[in-house]
Amino acid sequence: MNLSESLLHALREHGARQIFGIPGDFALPFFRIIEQSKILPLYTLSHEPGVGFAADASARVNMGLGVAAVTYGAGALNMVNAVAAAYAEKSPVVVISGGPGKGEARSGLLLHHQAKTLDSQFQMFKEITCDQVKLDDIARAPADIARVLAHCLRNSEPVYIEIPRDMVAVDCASVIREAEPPIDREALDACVAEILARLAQATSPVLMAGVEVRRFGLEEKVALLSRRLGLPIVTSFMGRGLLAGHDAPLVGTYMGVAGLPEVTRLVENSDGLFLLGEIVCDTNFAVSETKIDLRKTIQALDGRVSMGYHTYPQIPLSALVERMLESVEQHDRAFTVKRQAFPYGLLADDAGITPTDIATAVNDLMARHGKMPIASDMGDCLFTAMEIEHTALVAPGYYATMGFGVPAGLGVQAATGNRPLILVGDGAFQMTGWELGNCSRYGWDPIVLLFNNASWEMLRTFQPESSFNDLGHWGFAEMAAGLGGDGVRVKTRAELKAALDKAVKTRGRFQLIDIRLPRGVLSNTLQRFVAGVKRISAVK
Ligand code: TPW
Ligand code: MG
Repeated sequence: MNLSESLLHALREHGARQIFGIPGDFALPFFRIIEQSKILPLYTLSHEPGVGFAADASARVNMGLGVAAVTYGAGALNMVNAVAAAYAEKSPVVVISGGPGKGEARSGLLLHHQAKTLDSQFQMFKEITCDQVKLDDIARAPADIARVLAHCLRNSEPVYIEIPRDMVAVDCASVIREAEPPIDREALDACVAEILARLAQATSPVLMAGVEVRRFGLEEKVALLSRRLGLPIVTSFMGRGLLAGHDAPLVGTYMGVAGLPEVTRLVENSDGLFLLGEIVCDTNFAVSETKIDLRKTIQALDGRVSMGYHTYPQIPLSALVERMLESVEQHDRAFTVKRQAFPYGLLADDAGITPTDIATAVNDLMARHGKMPIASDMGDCLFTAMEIEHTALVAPGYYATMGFGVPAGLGVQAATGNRPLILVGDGAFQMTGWELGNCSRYGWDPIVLLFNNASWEMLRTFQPESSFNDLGHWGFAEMAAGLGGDGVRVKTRAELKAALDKAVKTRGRFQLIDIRLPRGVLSNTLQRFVAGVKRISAVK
């Protein structure tokens, strides 16, 4: 076995199911082995940001490793933003970059694709990954790969692996998976006892489930735990989509001033808020008018549990949830929660379309044809997604990068085989929409709902005086045919419904619905968000 095969087998054994990538001369020998060995399928895309987003989405939906393989310099550095997004949102992406051969590094010449030093790229990726290795020592390589992949999964954060191009075919031992570090049972017992006591004392405890619950594959157990404890569950904005397919007392999504008042009251009036795997970021919490006092909450994140001014280090989330389940009564408590109501029943008339109409149309569609996973970009489309029935969702709710939606949708279809819905604004589509051209080669057929307001509308809401937010009218519907899909432009609700019905029936080609929205027309959720944020900042 050579180094590349050893790495590819290790990736598969750690849960990777495919590789997204774009080769270059520093990566060609590795890509040849990817293709010839057939250990993992390879999907090439058109631009490295798309590679990074697709790998990230595949990791999120499959709860396993996502793999992004690129060439040195021009390739890898093109992916910095996507990997930073994965780092911020805790998605276990393995970045594999080709690199200069050991001999070349000694030539004294500057090499093409080199930024400052030959090591610059490694240094840059240090900042946005939790572990890194350059595989330049064949004896150490198996142990190094095992360590890096173990960290990727344990932290649920990206890692960086560089393969010097003259190392790819060197004979190498196979990678032996690292054993999980032991758990301090006494600390775990004490921590669980304290959490349960605090929840029992609280008059209105609430569980807020965050992305780590999904990253560590704990949705089923968390659903069970909340039923047994009688705890209503909310998700954060970032955690939206969690527990969608599970029997959980899910009330809705907490968005502070931007959310539904009953969900906001439930969370902000709780005297026992249990944040389980929740990223404590502004998009999740700064929207609170009453200012949740995070010191008074119970927080389990990043392998630690904090409450009452102290921290239990080294408590992995899965161990915590499993131990809690052992400690609570083994039957479900009878209690009911009031679930968020979603809009259904679109009037298929000649009226213009609003973002909330799109949510309504999607709800109607999923009621008739079954739920679909959604990949959403940043923009009003993501706020609109909050008005769609709970279903699997991948979206950059915290890091908020544009350009995620289309490639993430491709990653979802590659990883699950299920046809996704892609929600994307026109501004974001201008960034990465082109990647749809890769669908026909792989048989992907996402349905793309393009929220086309000819505008950077989210920016306009905060700064209406700036005319740079006006975008031109691009012929997105016409472009679809050239990219190997079908495109249609819709301006009325009747046209929207007809286009969605047709898209769902047409398999095998991507379906792009270019939905014309008037500038200034926002989803109900984004309207509440804007009004709330303005209200909060006026007070400050
Ligand atoms: C990679 C900043 C946040 S929202 C936005 C910009 C430019 C406008 C989005 O326009 P779009 O959607 O897609 O048409 P909508 O609903 O607002 O009309 N560059 C990157 N990411 C971000 N977040 C920005 C800039 C931004
Ligand atoms: Mg727009």
